[in-house]
Amino acid sequence: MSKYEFGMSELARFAEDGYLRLGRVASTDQLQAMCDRIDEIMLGHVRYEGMPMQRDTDTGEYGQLPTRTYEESEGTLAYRRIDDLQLDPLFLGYMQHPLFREITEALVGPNVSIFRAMFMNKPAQHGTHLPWHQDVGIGWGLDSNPETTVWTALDSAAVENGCMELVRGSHKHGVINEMHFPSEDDQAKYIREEDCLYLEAEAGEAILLNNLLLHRSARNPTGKPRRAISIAYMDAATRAVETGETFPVIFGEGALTGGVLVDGAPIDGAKNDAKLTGGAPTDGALTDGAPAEGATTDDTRSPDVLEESRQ
Ligand SMILES: O=C(O)CCC(=O)C(=O)O
Repeated sequence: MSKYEFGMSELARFAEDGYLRLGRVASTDQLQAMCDRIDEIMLGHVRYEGMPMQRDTDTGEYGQLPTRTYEESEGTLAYRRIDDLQLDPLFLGYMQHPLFREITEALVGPNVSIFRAMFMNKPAQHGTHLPWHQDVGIGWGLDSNPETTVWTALDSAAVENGCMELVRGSHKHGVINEMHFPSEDDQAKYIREEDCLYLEAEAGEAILLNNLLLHRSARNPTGKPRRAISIAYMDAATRAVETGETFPVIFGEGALTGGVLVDGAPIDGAKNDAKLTGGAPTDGALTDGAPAEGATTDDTRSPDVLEESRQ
């Protein structure tokens, strides 16, 4: 058993259920810093070259999601999704947390890259209905499917504000539909009501997800946002089928540097080629290297159509 209490029994539970609660990994200060930073990015006070930003819909219809914008993005808290969070030292620091290193080393190996590091938002009184899907398939354009995602609540997530819902054990069916979304027939076949559960989470809580696990989320009719970040880790040898390119390395050889702790300690091993185009501070990341108290163990972008399917 490691100091983070992630060991064989946790691995076994993850293998059985397809998800695992990691507890509050982000400390209070760190969580606050990430919440502030993502709002600064949305409002345009902090900008990164090439950071893809997607506005939320007004209707909540997934099919009406707009295409992404970049540096010229409008300043508003009404974004649904922002990718390439590794460009920001604060988020890079979080995704290089020692607990995630340990977990990905056990599940993926020593050299780990990210397919995506994204902010997922259900803005107050908005949010887009996200249909049942798996985070794998040819739509992602990879030569092998990633299996490990860490999803972290920035605000508490509950049924009322559109928390995730998942089908426990559904990862065992393998890839159900290569284009991401299961058909109605597949849903009837693979989604049993008794296996569905709402993944309510406290602010700061991290949850490990098998990318094959069926999940979805609803709208947020409340007056507060439901913000989260989701990092898909994979073997650093994974390549984009179209271009042959590899992805940003987070752990191991050639890992990005520049992610630092909020208390000032650098993350070891960590080059960040981030180009900050706003006036934001570039330091600040994890508050500390340990999980917060109370931790439990219980896109070289493809065409838009493929990008959307990467949800
Ligand atoms: O945060 C959500 O509502 C959905 C997140 C998701 O689908 C993911 O992280 O893969």
